[in-house]
Amino acid sequence: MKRRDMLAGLGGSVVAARAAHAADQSVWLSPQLPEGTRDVIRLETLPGKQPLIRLADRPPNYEAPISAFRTPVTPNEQFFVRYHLASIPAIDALGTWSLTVGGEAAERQITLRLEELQSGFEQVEVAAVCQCSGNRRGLSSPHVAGVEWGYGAMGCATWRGPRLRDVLAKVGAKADAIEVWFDGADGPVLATTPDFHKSLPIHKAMADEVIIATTMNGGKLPHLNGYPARVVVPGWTATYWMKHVTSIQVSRKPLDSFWMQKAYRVPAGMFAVDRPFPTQDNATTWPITDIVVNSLVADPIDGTRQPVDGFTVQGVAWDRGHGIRQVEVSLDGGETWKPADLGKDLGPFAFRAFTLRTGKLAPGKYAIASRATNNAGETQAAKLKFNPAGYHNNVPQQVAVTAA
Ligand SMILES: Nc1nc2c(c(=O)[nH]1)N[C@H]1C(S)=C(S)[C@@H](COP(=O)(O)O)O[C@H]1N2
Ligand SMILES: [Mo]
Repeated sequence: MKRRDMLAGLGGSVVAARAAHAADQSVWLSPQLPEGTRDVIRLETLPGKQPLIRLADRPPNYEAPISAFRTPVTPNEQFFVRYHLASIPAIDALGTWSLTVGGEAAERQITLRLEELQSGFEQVEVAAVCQCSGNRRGLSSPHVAGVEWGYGAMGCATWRGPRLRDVLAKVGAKADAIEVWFDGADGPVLATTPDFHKSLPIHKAMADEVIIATTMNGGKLPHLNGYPARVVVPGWTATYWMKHVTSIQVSRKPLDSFWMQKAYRVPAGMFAVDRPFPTQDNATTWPITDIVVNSLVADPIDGTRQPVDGFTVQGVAWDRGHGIRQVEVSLDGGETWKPADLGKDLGPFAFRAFTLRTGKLAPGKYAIASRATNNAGETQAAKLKFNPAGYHNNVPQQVAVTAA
């Protein structure tokens, strides 16, 4: 992508159709967020989107309100937006987009246009949660540096496109390939800022579920969710889900990029992983990979009044691809738990909806929490596993309501 095809940031094209302080729009913000963050957060409407919670606009970082998670599929208009770099090609410039696939550990190099991705390969569909590694970072205690996300830096969509494996077969990955490297069409405004480059270990790149998505929930990918094509890595956090992907390189070396070796790392061994990434490990940290088991209460909203006749607690649960075995709901801040009803199984990488009818209640205060367990027997952490980047916070959220 040439410089002249770029918009230097979105400044001009962000439509502040409903710009207002979040409080005026009565969007719930967690009291656990840093005070400075709550002061600057606002609702704003990006082109083609419904109002999202703006954490930053250059680069654009917008999360979904909790109400977006009342359904297990997140509408494209409510899907969060996260960028590291502010130079994002305008949608028109992406009309000339193409994808180069090759690399030192490939037999040959090819260039694919959108039509070729859609007609030259078997098209597969996967419902999968795209969750920013930093989702809930703003709730970290003590607070840590970075975008101070609340609960909404995630979404679940049905993605469709060719398997990455099938595209790699066209270029012939050699036996000594260890990683696959990705680059996207966006870039830094200043040449001194490291470009956003990411890699996957060859075994995950070749996994059945990993695709190059050209559609999302049956429509085109929204501009800011990676139009015209993005990498979808079910089970792994969204940092690997390269948007506007322009280059895929099969390599014999570990990718030496800031975004692999300095950022997106967790203390070695702190979290459960299925598919390790040893070519990027160092003595003390590992790259973040698998999503941890988690759940979210999307309704009722914290601080609301509910009828004594009873109400429905509803939300979603997800994990790294084992699938959800059980969700329990507590009305007394975690003293006692009741099993919730699970909604339709949309696949192991998708959100699983849950509901619990409370039945009649005595008037008073209730502290609602949800707790998911996956098919590997892993349950949400009772206490925060603190790490310096605020990743993988799966402590049950507390929702206080009054029955009256
Ligand atoms: N090209 C590109 N792809 C990217 C990023 C980026 O900055 N540029 N950020 C990654 C990160 S960290 C996240 S959380 C997801 C966000 O995806 P979304 O904006 O579609 O919600 O995109 C990933 N892919
Ligand atoms: Mo992210």
